[in-house]
Amino acid sequence: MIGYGFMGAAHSQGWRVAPRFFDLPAQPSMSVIVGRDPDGVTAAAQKWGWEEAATDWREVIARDDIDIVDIVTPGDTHAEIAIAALDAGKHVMCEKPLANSVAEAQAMTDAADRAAARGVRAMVGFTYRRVPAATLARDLVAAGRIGQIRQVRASYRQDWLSDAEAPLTWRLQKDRAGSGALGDIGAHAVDLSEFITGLRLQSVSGILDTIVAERPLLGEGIGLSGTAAAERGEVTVDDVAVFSGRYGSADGSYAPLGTFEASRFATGRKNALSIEVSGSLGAVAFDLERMNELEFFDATLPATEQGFRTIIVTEPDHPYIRAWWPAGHTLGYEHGFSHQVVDFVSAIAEGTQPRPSFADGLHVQRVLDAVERSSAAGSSWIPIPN
Ligand code: SOE
Repeated sequence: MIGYGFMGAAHSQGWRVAPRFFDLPAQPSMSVIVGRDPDGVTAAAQKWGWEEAATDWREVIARDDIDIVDIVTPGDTHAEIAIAALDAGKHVMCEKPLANSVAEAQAMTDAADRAAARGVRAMVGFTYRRVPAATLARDLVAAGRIGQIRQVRASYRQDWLSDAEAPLTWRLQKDRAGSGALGDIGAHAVDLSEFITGLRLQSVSGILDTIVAERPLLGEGIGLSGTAAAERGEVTVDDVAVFSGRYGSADGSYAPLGTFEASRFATGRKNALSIEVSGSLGAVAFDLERMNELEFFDATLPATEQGFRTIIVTEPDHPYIRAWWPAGHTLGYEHGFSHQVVDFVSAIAEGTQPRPSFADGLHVQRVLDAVERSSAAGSSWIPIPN
């Protein structure tokens, strides 16, 4: 695994726990964790259970005893590492968004295609697909339980930047993160809405906004009153992204509209990823802050019996649940990372293409790019290339 920040912790939990709760067709070992700071990465190795700590990722991906590379670094390093690892014959899992630009995402997808011809697999880490309630929503829609999709509402709202004095971390710098709320959390809303609906966005119209233009630099101390004001730096990414999207069905017969919001200034909302799909026969509504539940509306019932009902998605026959606990014993945010390991390792062992693929990640990157271009062009509609 390359990187050891928040996603390093979450992925480590997935690699450690998945083989102990699921019968995997192959057994992954937590061989090496890589980071630039020797002390930091050594501490991470000891804390999360990695056999070795290293500081040179190139040296590690050249080793014959390494089969899988898991990339959990900021977006500006995804392309270089993933392409080198794939060309070295390593299976690659890469955090979202796939890259910081369409060009990088395209180069990564080309490398993944070359590697797939040799049985080497690549996957991008949109883990919310692997929350049981989200997969149940996808299954209900695919089974026609809500009829034809009429409209989609997708939003991802957090508030960890509401404090104007929160420091200028890498997620607020375009050269490191590629974009702000749009790519960090808007990417999840795009991917999860397409996963649940089975539709792909064809065009978007949007607007980006930066609410706080500069912030204290990390490591300079926060400029408290009476002390030297901390050095401050410019925020070079969006804080809020609002956009509309036109989906297209595979057969071209209908093209529902979706509305999207991604904000890290939604005061009081901590990790509120919600997707609601309205259909001709019903609706489904998923909310990550209530991740063990799915709201389902069945419009085929007599009007006197209709209403959104809450499905507690913890039955053995619900996705992934059988490996965990009895009904009602709920799962948490971290379980999606175990499910991600299960699906990735299974695909590698079975010789199938794990989803979401790098091509799926490239599509999301094209949506993000189109929203940025739309915002720069007076919110005009921008087509998404296939
Ligand atoms: C920060 O917004 C963040 O950590 C995202 O980067 C993750 O992808 C999301 O799962 C939780 O919030």
